[in-house]
Amino acid sequence: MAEDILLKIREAVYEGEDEEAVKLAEEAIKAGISPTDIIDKGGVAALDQLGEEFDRLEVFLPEVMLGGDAMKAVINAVTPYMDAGSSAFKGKVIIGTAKGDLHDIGKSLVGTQLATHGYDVVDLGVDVPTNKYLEVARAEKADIIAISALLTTSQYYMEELINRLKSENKRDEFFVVVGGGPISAEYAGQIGADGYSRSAQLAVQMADAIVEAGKKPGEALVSKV
Ligand code: B12
Repeated sequence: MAEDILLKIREAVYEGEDEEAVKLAEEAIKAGISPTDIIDKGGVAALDQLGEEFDRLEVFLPEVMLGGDAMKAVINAVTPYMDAGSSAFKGKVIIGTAKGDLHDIGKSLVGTQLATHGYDVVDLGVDVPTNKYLEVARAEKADIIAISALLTTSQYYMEELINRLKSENKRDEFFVVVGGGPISAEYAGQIGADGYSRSAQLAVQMADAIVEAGKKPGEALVSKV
C-alpha cells in the first residue's frame, strides 16, 4: 500500500505533474507515510532517475525543470507535517547554494530541517558569492555557514570561502558545513570543512554534533553519511 502510493508519487514527479503529485502526497500523509519517505522515496527517486536520463541524453532540460517544480510542490505540501524536534535555540545558520549554481531543492530541505530543529536559519537563496555569505554571517553573528553545491564547477567556492577565512586569519570565526550531489566526506575533509552530511535529516545530527562538541571551527570534520 505505502509502496504503491510512493511509486505513484515518483511517477507523477518524474512526469512533472505537480497537481497529481501533491494530491498523492496528501493521500500518503493521510495513510500515515512520513514526509521524509514521501520526499526521499517518491520525489528524490524521480529526480535521480531524471538526472541519470538527462546525463544519457534520454530526457532534456524542460523535463528536468518540470520534475524539479513538481518536487518543490510535494515538499511544500508535506513540510507542515515534518516532525519538529526540540525548539530550544541551538545556533544561527547562514545557508545558500554556491556561486554559479541554481539548484535549490536540497539546500532548502536542509534549511527547513535545521529550522525545525532549533536553528535560526537565514537562507540566502542560490548563486551566492563567497563575499555575500561572509558579509551576512558577520552581520548576523552566525555560528555556521552552510554551503550547497550540485555543480562540480561550483563546489570550488566552498574551498574559496574556507581559504578566505584562513587568509584573513579568521578560520575560527564560523563553522563551515558543506553538502550536495558531488560533495563527499573526503572532499569536505580535503578542503578543511567542519561538517558534511549526505542528507537533510543527517544535517541536523551533524550540526548538533558540531555545536555539542565544543570545538573551535577548523579543528575537526564531523561527517554523517
Ligand atoms: C532538478 C535538477 C535541476 C533543476 C533544478 C531545479 C531547482 N529549483 O533546484 C534545473 C532544471 C533548473 C537544473 C538545471 C541544471 N542542471 Co541540474 N539537476 C537536477 C537533478 C535532476 C536533481 C537535483 C535535486 O534537486 N535533487 C534532490 C535533492 C533533494 O538532492 P540534493 O540536492 O543532492 O540534496 C540532498 C543532499 O545532497 C544534501 N545536501 C544538499 N545541499 C546540502 C548542503 C549542506 C550544507 C548539507 C550538509 C547537505 C546538503 O541534503 C539534501 C536533502 O537530503 C540533478 C541530478 C541529481 N540526481 O542530483 C541534476 C544535476 C545536478 N544537474 C546537472 C546539470 C548539468 C544542470 C545544468 C548545467 C543543465 C544545463 N545544461 O543547463 C543546469 C545548471 C543550472 C545552474 N546554473 O545551476 C548535473 C550536474 C553535473 C555536474 N557534475 O556538475 C546533474 C547531476 C544531472 C546530471 N546527471 O547530469 N537541474
